[in-house]
Amino acid sequence: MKAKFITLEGTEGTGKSTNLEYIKNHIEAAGIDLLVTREPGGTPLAEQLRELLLAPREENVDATAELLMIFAARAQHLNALIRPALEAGTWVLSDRFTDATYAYQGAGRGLSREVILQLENLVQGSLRPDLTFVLDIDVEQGLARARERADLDRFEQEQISFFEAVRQGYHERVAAAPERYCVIDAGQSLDKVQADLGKALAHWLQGQ
Ligand code: Z5A
Repeated sequence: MKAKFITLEGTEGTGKSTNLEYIKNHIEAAGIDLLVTREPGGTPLAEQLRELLLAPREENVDATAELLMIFAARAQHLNALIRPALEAGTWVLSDRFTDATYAYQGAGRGLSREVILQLENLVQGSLRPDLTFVLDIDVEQGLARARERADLDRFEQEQISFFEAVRQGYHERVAAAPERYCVIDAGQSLDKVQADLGKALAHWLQGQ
């Protein structure tokens, strides 16, 4: 069986970090060799770009500069880590990928989806995730969870309208290609979120 590429997405406070480990354990329990990684990041250079992207700063960050840094990190991540793993037969689970760019830079920052598509094609060729989990939560509920954490990064300091647009951006992605996505109601208790994730994963794995 060809190695699969799975991604996990969501707005703030959806519990991505909390649930990544759960998904990893579930896949590994099926005897599958798995690499877990994240975006932006995943390699030393891409992690440095992540630090630059997330650091709060006084200078206003130009949206196109932000977009290009994200795709620069992605090119490195894909070619140094993700592609070699998939080619060696190792499955890859990434905490965020290009759907985040359509949601945050496209819907959130208002950049052209056409330009994002061009960069996606340039950097990824035909590579797309096989399965994407979208953890979906009411924006206010998610922000209340996220703000319990100590320091807010540059994205987390945005206004609520930004996160509403980002959430809408994810919904648009799902509506355009529902067969690739699995939307989970992340506003439920953690037990229920993980029960839904487990059921959806088991069903999907059976079909592979
Ligand atoms: N970004 C971008 O703009 N464009 C791109 O293309 C990419 C990324 C790839 C960093 O991402 C930023 O990069 C991101 C978008 C931008 N914006 N921000 N911020 P990140 O994924 O590293 O950062 P994050 O969004 O903050 O993810 P996170 O650390 O995984 O946070 P989280 O989803 O909020 O998850 P969490 O820390 O597991 O949960 C938050 C809290 O809620 C925590 O206290 C949990 O214990 C609690 N929690 C979780 N689930 C539950 C349930 N079910 N009930 C109650 N409490 C819960």
